[in-house]
Amino acid sequence: MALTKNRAVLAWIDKQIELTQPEQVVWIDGTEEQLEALRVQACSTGELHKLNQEKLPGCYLHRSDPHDVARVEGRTFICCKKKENAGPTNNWMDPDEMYAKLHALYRGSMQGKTMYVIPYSMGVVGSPFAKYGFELTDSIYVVLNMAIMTRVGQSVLDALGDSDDFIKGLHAKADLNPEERYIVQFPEDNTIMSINSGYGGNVLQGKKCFALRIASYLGEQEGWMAEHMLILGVQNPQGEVRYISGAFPSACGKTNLAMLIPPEGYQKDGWKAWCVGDDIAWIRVGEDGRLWAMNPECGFFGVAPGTNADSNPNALASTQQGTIFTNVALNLEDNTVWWEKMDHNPPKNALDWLGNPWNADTASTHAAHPNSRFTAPAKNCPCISPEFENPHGVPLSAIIFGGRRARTAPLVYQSRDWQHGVFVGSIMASETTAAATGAVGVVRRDPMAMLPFCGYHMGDYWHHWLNMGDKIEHKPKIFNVNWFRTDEEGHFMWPGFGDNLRVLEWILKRAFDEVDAKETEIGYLPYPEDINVKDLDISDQVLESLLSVDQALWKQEAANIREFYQGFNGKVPKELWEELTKLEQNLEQA
Ligand code: OXD
Ligand code: MN
Repeated sequence: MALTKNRAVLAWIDKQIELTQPEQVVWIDGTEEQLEALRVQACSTGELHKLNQEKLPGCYLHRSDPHDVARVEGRTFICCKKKENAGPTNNWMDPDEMYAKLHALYRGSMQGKTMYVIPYSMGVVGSPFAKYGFELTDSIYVVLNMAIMTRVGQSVLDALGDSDDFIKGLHAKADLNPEERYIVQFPEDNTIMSINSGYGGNVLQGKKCFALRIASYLGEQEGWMAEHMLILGVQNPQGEVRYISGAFPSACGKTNLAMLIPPEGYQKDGWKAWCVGDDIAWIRVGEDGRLWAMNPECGFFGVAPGTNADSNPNALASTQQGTIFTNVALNLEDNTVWWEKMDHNPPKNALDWLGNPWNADTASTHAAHPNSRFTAPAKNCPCISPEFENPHGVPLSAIIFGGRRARTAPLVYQSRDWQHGVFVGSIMASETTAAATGAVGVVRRDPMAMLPFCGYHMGDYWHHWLNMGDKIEHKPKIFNVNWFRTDEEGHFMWPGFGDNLRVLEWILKRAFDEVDAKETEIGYLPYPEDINVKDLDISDQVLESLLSVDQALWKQEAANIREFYQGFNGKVPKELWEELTKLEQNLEQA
C-alpha cells in the first residue's frame, strides 16, 4: 500500500508501474522488521549470504554478476536539451531520444518481479539542506544498500509532504546485458534512470547519480555546491575543531584521510581527527558568511582491498557490523570475509569473489575483486564526528585538492586567493603509478575530482566556483597536497597515512594566519621548519626536496594545462586563463 498521498509522487510511480509491469509493489517504510524480512528473503534466493553473526553481526556477502563490478563511465550519460550544456567531458544524448531508448528497455522488465519504492533523503531528514528522492528498483540488494547509505522510509515521506520537489529514480536489473547498460541523468527533469546493472556505484542512485551529478547541476541553479569531497574535523590540543574538505581522484587515499589516526606523539598532545564524510560534501554559504559543508550520505561505500588494521583501522572497524560486502572472498573456515591485504593470514579454504574454491597456498588469482566493496553504516566508525548529524553541517576553514604526482607537485602549497584556488582545483591531476624506476607516469587531469561526476559543462562548473567565491565573506583557504612524491629510486618520500596530519596542521595554521609561508611561482609553500617532523625519520634534505618547485617540470605542466583548457570549447573562464598566464610568467621570471 502506498505510504503517501502525495499526488505528484503517486502519479509518477503509476507511470513507472505501467512501464515496467511489476507483479507487486512494496513501499520501503524504513523499519528494521521490513529490512530484516528482505534480508531473509535475499538469503533464501542466494542474493545475499549471511556471514558469521558472532564475528560479524548483521553482515552479509553479495556477489555481483562478474561482468558488472564497477562504474561504467562510457555508459553514463548527461541528457540535457542542449548538447553544449553537457560539455566535452560527459556523454550526451538528446533527452527524447534517450527516453525512447530507455523506455523500450524498461518496458515489462519487472514482469513477475517486485518493485520496491525507496523514499530516501540525502542529508538529515527535515534539515533545510536535505533533498529527497525515490528509487524504484527490482533489487533487494539496492534496497538494503540504500538503507545503509541514505536515510530511508516513512520519515522521508512525512518530511516531503505534498511537495513535488523530489528526484525521480528508476532502476531495473533487466538481464544485466552490458551492451544495453545505461546510467542516465536528466538534470533538467530531476530524473535518474539506470538499467542492466546491479553494481553499487551504478545503481545506488543516491550517491554519484543524485548527490553529485544531479546535485552539482542543482547547486549551480540554486547557488550552492555539490562536491566529490571528504569532510574532516581536526581537533587541536586546545579542544578547538577546525574543518577541512578535500577532493582527490581515486587511489589517492581519500578514505584513509577521512578517517585519519593522528601519529602517537600528536595523540599524546591531545590531537584528534573526526570524520564527517568520506566521499561527498554539499556546501553552502551560511548566514555567518562562512562556507558550511554537510555529508549527504550516512554510510561508506568503500573499496575493501588494502583496508586493514594499519592502513585504516577506523574503516575496518566500521565494517564489523551491519555491513554488506560485495565481491570479497568468503573464508569458509569461519564464514567471514577476506580480501587482499586485509591481514597476513589469507585463508586456505575460501571461495573467491566469483564463488570458486580459493586457497592462498596455491592460488594464482585475486581472492577479492580489486574493486570489491563494503557498504558500512557511518555510525560504526570510531572517529565519526559528533557533528555528523548536525543538519547545518560544519564550517570549513580550508579546502584541499590532491593528486598522485611523482615529481611535479610539492607536498603542499597554498593558493594565493580564491580565484587562484579554483585554478589549482581545475588542474588537479594524477599520474598512473610509476614503476620503481621513478619514471613519471601518464598525467590524467581530473578537475576537482569531478570528471565523471559533474552534471553539466565543466567550464560552467568552474564559473560557478568563481561566482561562489564572490558570495563567501569568510572564504576558506585553498590548498593542494601530494602525498606521493618519489625520489630518484621511485620510493615515496613522505610517510603518508596518519602523518598527513603534520601537513594538515600547517594548512590549518595558514587558514588562521598563524604561520608564515614562502611565496613561490606556484603559490605559498611552507618553510621546512614549519612542518612538524618530530618522531619522523626524515632528513632535512628530503623535507626540502618535498617542498621544492621544479621549474622545468612546471613549465611542462603549464604547457599541458594550456592544451587541456583548449579542449573545453572556449568555455574556460577568463579568470582561469589569467591564472595560467600568471603561472607561465612567474616561471619565466624565476
Ligand atoms: C567512489 C568513486 O567509489 O569515486 O567513491 O569512484
Ligand atoms: Mn568517490
